[in-house]
Amino acid sequence: MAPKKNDKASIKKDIVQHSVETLCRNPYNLDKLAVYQATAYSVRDRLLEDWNMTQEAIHKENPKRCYYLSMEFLIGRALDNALHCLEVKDVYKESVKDLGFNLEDLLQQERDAALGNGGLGRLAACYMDAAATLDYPTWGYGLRYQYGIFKQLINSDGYQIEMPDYWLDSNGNPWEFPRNDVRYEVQFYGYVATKVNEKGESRMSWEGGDRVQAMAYDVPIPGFDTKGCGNIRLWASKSLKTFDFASFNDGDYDRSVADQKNAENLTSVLYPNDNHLVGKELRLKQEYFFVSASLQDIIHRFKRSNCAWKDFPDKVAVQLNDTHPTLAIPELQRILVDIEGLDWDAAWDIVTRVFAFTNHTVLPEALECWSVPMMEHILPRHMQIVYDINLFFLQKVEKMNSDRGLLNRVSIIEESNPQQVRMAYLAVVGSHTVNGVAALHSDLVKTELFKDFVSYYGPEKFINITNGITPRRWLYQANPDLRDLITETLGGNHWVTHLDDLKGLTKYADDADFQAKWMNIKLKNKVRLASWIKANLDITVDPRSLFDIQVKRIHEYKRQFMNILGVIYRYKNLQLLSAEERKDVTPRVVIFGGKSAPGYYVAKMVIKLINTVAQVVNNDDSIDGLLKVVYIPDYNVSLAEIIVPASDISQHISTAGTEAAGTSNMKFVLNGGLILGTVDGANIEIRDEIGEENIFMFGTLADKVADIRHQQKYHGVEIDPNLQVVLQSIQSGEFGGPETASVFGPLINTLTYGGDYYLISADFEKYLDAQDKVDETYKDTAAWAKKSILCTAGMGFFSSDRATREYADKIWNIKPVNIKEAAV
Ligand code: HBZ
Repeated sequence: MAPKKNDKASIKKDIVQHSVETLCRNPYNLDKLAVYQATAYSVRDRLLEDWNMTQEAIHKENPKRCYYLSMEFLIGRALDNALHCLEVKDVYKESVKDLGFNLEDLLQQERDAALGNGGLGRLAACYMDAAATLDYPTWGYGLRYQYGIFKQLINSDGYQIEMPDYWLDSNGNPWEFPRNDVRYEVQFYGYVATKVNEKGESRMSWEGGDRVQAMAYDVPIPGFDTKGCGNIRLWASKSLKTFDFASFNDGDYDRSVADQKNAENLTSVLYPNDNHLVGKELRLKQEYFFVSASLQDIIHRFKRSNCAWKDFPDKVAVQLNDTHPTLAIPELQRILVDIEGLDWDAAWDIVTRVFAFTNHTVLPEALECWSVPMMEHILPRHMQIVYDINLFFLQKVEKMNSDRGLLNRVSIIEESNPQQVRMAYLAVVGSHTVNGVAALHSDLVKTELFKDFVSYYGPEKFINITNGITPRRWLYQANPDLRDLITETLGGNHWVTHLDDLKGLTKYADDADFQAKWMNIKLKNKVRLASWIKANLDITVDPRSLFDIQVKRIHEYKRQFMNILGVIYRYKNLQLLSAEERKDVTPRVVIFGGKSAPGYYVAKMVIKLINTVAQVVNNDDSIDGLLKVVYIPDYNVSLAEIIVPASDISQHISTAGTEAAGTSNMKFVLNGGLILGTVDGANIEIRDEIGEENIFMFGTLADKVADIRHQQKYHGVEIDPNLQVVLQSIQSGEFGGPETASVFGPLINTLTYGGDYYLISADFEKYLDAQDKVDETYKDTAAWAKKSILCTAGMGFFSSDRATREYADKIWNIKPVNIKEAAV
């Protein structure tokens, strides 16, 4: 086939052709949605050329490949990203204009691919972007949920309401290639029998049970400034039995399709819990379905290369994105021993040279554990294998140190009732390398979470790779004016793939002209967000105010509660000021966004409190518009692309030691937003890179948190006096009246009787002081502009290109593929 041409006439022809032939539409009667889709299909055709060339090049070279196993990929929209990567955005703009449409309007028609909860899923998407850009032979594997993360509505009482996200609606998804020919069977339940194989050896065999089919859908991931195009292979569950004719003939129509429905339910919905385990049978089945299909596919590809099993670790690296895919460890051991006939030790040697594990949390409530009876029921052979892995591991530990306490502590099986499989321990034992996602976090992983494993394995197995974000989506695409200014200033767009180049902006930090341009762009981005807020929420905000933003999942440890308590404090102070005093006040717009897990009561009450406070503050004319509070519903990747470039300050205020890294902190700073943050996660490394004078940091240090908790537990919580005033104002019904006040009782109790586990009271004074500093600094526009420029200039380290290279060099041992050369 002749390659697609990128001139206007060819593009228009392709769009019209897709309207007629793919969408079956009359070309003289097209709406925005249809044109978006036809445009998307035409771009997809162009991507496909690169995709084929890349896969061909990898196939020919047959290098070691890496597979990134993640239950979540929070990709967002694809069209704008693809247009940028293919460098065809301008010509497409012209082409659709000729057809009577505005490209920016068309881009809005696309639904987000929201197959993730938050940071973990978005990180996976940023790494796929980087791997494609750097030409690494890396594929992502995931699940094709029919329902992504729920849509969040805020009702008129200020509560979160969840609605299903049926993103694969009747319009179809132009960004996937269904692979009808790539299907595998996945088994559940059944029993274990002993069988004699061809060599006369006796082997365990998993028999009986149910089977469902996994079918592949490929999602192309364009690289930037390369012909390379990556891939995420997503699995959808299908029934093996399409139709039960016997039931149909008996008139039992429901039953005749029941199997099909049950099988398809498996990948129907993404679990909406982040950093909290759910322990549901369906989730365990999703996890196994995912790893079984992915490993079958990986092994199928490996076998085509005619290598021996002992070479498997030289051809395949598998990264486990958190513990969710950890069943891949016993599954590969099962395949090697039961099916391929390797002996246990040879198989285990292969397994432990293939897998590596990324930990994303130290929060105890987030660590995955599966009940042994449930696992025995669903995966009987895997349960035996896990027991054996544990036995052999504990025998080795015992040889070194026979301390019973130690053996109990490191056992993969927790001796509770019922017993539990500790998935993080299984992941550690079955992997050659374990990494945390920021320096402090990786330290806590070594000194707290897995400290007994460190003393057994030695420290080398545990490394840090600080998270990174893709500058393509998070600056180049989301902030076009800043992109153009940077490109013009640095003399080209080399920085987009070499983010360290941003250092070159440092010399303009004091330049008044440059500062003016810089701050003008910020203002323009704030105007864009203000218009969105007006159009969608009917709240008027002044873009000249300081925009103070906290957008992320709602969680107690992230302390949105502290933020809104601080807002109440600010509001009450404003009420006390004279007209003269108010002249000196920095006007603020405090913006929140984020979803709560549907069953997380306290988080939902925080949302309710924010909205209740917003109602009162935004309608109080007596404060002269000096404070506005906005809750942006349904925070997602596409909204982040509008919100992130518009911040003056963003808040990353987790209790020290709780936020593994954070990645939105990086996005804000990359766009010249300053941070108000705690000494936690990647905030620390951001400070080190941009300079401590360019970040507002406060709060208890991680190594002091345990002491304070201990104090509070035995002596009660001493509520900060300012906080006391704030709590009283809530309790007195100042926000929403006396009835609403009682609704907030349980929330307030988390501080008082609940022991204030997240140290809101202990940190409150320091938080308010830091906020005062923010207000003061903002008054000096030149000083602020300088900080803002230095923020962006210092962010080179946080590119996902750097992070992905570190994974490739330190863990996967893979090299980029020469796509152009290999393809000729
Ligand atoms: O992973 C986040 C961390 O909280 C954040 O600090 C870090 O920057 C980011 C990337 O490393 N963790 C999550 O987002 N976790 C989840 O979304 C999650 C989802 C399902 C689960 C557990 C956690 O079962």
